[in-house]
Amino acid sequence: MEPIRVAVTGAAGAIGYALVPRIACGAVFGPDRPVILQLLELTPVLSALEGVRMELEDCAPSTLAGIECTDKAEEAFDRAQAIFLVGAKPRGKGQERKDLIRDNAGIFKVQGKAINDAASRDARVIVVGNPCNTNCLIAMSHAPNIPAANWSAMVRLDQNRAKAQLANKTSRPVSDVKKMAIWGNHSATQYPSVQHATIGGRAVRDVVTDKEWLDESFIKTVQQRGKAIIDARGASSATSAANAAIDHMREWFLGTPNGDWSSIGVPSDGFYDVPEGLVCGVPTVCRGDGTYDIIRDLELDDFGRPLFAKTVKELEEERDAVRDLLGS
Ligand code: NAX
Repeated sequence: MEPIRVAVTGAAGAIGYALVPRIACGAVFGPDRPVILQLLELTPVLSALEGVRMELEDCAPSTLAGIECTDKAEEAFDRAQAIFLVGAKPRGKGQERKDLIRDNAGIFKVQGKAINDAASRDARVIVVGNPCNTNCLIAMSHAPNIPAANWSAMVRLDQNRAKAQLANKTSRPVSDVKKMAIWGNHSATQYPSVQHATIGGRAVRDVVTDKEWLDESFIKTVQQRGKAIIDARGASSATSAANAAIDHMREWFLGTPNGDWSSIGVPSDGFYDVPEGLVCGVPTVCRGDGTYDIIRDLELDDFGRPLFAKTVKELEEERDAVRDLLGS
């Protein structure tokens, strides 16, 4: 089988270090699809990246068909068919979210242009680096050669966190929890909705009768989980973030399991009255051929509507903060 070219930025960072060995070992594209890894890092981090390269070789995975390490975006994205944009500047101490957005906007503008010039026209891109929805919006605005439907932001970690909370609460296996939707931004305003979710085939609200838990602590726990991990570990989620990026890309390429949904941040075409272009978390079903169908016929209830409106408003504010940096 023809190898697939996979680019990963920030590959020597915490998420990258957890992510690239699993891609190399077949976790995304399956045990029969060889991969060529094209890894991008900042120049001062190239030596650490060389260490990652040596470790990847030492895993000796049968699916690894090549590794290229570089500090040049065009080389990393050259003919890439799957692209993980992980590298970003972390939020500095006391730094405002809007300043971080502008700092990172520069990175995603440059990388969007490089993807446009160098990547395969059918490349699928996931943006992990925060603020991932708006970074995705910036990058895609500079890449007119790559169709909008090929761009995405990662809300999968939120979906996995929500499923795990529901499984723990009901002492059921996580595989029993289906159709967990993450609406909006990957931030503390996101709306993790159980309205259409099921546990063992039954509506969540029929299985979990503790309304206060569902409406208050469940939502807060999912929204604040990233902060709770930083408080406990002294560092942000890395293994679970890498795992979520793998789940996101695997389902995009190979399909959503039957009866379930994949929550993905995708560019709005006007769905659910979200302003066109905003990259917004919605439930989808991935067909297994690199395309997905947005679940379009849901009606959010009175509880969910204002929560969705709030997170969409935040996405609009983030877009407005970088409007001058957007391409055509
Ligand atoms: P690290 O700081 O450990 O690693 C980031 C790496 O990116 C560094 O090695 C750095 O040298 C590299 N880098 C920075 N600018 C670059 C550029 N222009 N080109 C190439 N490489 C570049 O952070 P890590 O913990 O790996 O997190 C990476 C990003 O993921 C952060 O923005 C973080 O906020 C975000 N996250 C997103 C999540 C999500 O669910 N969407 C969850 C986890 C994580 O918080």
